Amino acid sequence: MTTLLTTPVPTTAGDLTLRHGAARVLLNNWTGNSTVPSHGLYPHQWSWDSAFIAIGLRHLSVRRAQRELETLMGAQWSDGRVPHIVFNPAVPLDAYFPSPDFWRSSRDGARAGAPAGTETSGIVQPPVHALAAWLVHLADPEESRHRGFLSRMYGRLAAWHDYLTGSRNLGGGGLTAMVHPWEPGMDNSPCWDGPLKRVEPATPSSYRRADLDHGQPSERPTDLDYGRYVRLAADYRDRGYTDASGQHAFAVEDPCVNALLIVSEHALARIAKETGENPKLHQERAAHLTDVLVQRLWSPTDGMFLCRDLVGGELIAKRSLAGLIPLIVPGLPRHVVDALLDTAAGSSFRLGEVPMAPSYDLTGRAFDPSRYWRGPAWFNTNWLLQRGLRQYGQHSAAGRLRSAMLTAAGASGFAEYVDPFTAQARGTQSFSWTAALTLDLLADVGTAPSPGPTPGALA
Ligand code: 9WN
Repeated sequence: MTTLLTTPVPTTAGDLTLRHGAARVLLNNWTGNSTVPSHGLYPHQWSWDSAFIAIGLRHLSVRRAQRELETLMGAQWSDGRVPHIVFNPAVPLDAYFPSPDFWRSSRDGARAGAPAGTETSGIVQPPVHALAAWLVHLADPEESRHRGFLSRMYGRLAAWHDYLTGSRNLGGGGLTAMVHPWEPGMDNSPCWDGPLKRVEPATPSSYRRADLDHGQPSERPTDLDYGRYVRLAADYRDRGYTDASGQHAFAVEDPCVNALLIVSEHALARIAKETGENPKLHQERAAHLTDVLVQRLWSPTDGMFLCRDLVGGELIAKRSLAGLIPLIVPGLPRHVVDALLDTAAGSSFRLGEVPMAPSYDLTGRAFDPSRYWRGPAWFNTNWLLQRGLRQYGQHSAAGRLRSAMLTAAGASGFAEYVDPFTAQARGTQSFSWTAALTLDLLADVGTAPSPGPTPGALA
């Protein structure tokens, strides 16, 4: 692999060991055209994982980082959706559930625009891709221009955002909606407990969970939740993966997903400018979405953003870390930023007191320090949080979080997630985005304010 040291290199022996360890994880998890999140538990390509992975891979090989994103976008449907899983045909069907023969994308998704030659899932994940493409470009602009990387990505990324803001504008206000708990990426968040109660679980004998072959049951979703995930996915498939509003038993607007969409629209504006396209549409859309995010999801009493249940219509009164991630969005009203920073430091998230921010309210009844998205700390959301902190001038808090993440990543064997109090490993290990974001943090000393008018998340 070509090693391109385009960013500051780590200097201490500890940092070098960490860098080698992280690089080894990414080398081992590379399958030729993309990277698996982990060989056992997640043996295919995942959408938002690949975006985070590309952000780290750019520090090892810009070409490989480009390829990661190109492989994913190559499986895009003609309606613009980017599937949450691209299946590797060489992996046995029983290695992961739901497998390609469950989603049947090339057959049941054909009318919605699924590709004929690649099997994928039919749902999506958060749009981190334009941000990732822009950051990969910045790692070596000359190489990127030489290969026409952004020119090849622009149309696909624009179609992806059109899908999210068009067919998925289910609430009518302009924000994108997620129609399955796997879509926002925080699958088992307590925020989904209420909306999921309406869903009749699939019969347990109709499927076999493969995740429990690799993970501890106490760190994974319950069978009841799994049954509901399966029911929702099967119903969506049986409707041909169509998105007309009113059809979905589960539909939510999530602040993390929409914040990522806004940051990715800002990135798309830069990509448009770089490739000779018109950036105006993307700048206007980013500004509009920022206003709508505040109008529809801001809760002044909670001092944070909440998720909105589009079936019931109300804000979901549960505080997950998703509600602080909008700190990555540039240009938020000052009172919103101040309240977000207070909430981050308060009893629910204890920023600066616990090593890494928990995925869910430490004081919430549903909090569980070990179970998947119900409390453990994840590296991707903490990476976003530290960029958000930096964007709004909180350099010492961001620097402390960065150091804690680096320590936890190395000590946990690049765990999928960690206990938020002790930083002990949970989930699987040698997890790709943990390794990738470690490389990114090592390359970025993270203390300097972002230069000029570039929003912090885009530099
Ligand atoms: C379902 C791959 C994915 C992540 C998600 C995480 C988990 C899958 C699962 O793993 O979800 O998509 O089988 O549990 O919740 O965020 O993208 O790493």
